[in-house]
Amino acid sequence: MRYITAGESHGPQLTTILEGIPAQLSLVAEDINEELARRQKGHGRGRRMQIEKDQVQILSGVRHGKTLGSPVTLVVKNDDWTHWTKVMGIEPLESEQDEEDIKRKITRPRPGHADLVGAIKYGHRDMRNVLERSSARETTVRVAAGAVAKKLLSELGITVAGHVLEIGGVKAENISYNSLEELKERSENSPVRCLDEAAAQKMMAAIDQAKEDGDSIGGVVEVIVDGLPAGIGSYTHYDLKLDAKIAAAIVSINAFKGVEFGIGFEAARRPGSQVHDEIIWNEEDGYSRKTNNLGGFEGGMTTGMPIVVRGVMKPIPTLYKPLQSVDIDTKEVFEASIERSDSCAVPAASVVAEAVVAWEIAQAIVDQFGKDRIDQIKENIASWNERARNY
Ligand code: EPS
Repeated sequence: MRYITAGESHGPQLTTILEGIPAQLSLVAEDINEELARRQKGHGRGRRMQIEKDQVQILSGVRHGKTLGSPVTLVVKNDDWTHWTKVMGIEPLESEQDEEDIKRKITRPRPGHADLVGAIKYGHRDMRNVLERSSARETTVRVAAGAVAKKLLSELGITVAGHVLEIGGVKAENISYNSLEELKERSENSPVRCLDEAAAQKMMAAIDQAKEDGDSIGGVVEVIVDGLPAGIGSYTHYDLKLDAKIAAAIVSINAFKGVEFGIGFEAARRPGSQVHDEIIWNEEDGYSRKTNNLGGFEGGMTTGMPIVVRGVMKPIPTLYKPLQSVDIDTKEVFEASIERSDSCAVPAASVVAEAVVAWEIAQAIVDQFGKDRIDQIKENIASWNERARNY
């Protein structure tokens, strides 16, 4: 399975083409729209999310509610495009005066964004040409792709859930839950996707303060995946390790700077005897671990324990209170250009994190258990689990 995305933040639409989705998977637009709506929510989102009501159009690869095995094309229109048809026009501009009037040229790069380096690299004198693609708007169609992956995983009894652990230095303390279904429901009902209601209140206050200050704040999100067979991925080669692929997927999300599994960086501080998860066996469940400090991975392969992965999001670099920058035309010191922004997009980013993790796992499963049909994958996993239980 592979996918590409295309589209600019204020262009007509965002597009993704998914190749390798097995045939016979039930799929309707609503499966994807639910996830798109989740990404749009969250305390701290900016005005753009009031303009958009992201809805998918499925344009290929699905017939009468089932995948065909052929590429699936998904499109999400940008409602904001109607305000940008001239600025983002495809046709060449006719005169220099048009350039002045129409382009809304950006020459003052925002520190922390892709503006300056992207402009140098691709030879753009107008940094809008960078900003339009580096914007987190692109994560809309990554969530659409992830929704299809989630649908595939749910057919196999695999659940993906996410929540927010920290925003602007406020940490969730009380995050115990009895099932992933409960976690999903509680995070869905929280405006910051946090299980600890007292912490959620403080997080919202921190977001409001950041907004008032023209500033932005980041945080930490966690994704958990349960119901996996042991042995997905491989220790035999560096680029077959599934945890490495998931780490790359997390850090590929706009503004993400770090990733950890299980107890993560805490493992650096503990002796081995307090890190590694002791192995147990019983007739009903087969092999298991007493704890899950390693977050569901040994040797780049799933252990059968839940995958627990966390990602760190820096504050969005688009600030209403801009930082010092340099105009690339005059080389004079200026404040960076002000663009519309979100004071905090961590709750939305936790939905994106679920999506990219779901994709990597679905891809690894399809690679390992059969690419053609969903029923074939189900049968192969059932016999794999049976063999593993008594191994
Ligand atoms: C976003 C869309 C963007 C921003 C935000 C995320 O829309 P606009 O630029 O029209 O306001 O709201 O992205 C950033 C602030 C950024 O720096 O990338 C979205 O759809 O999530």
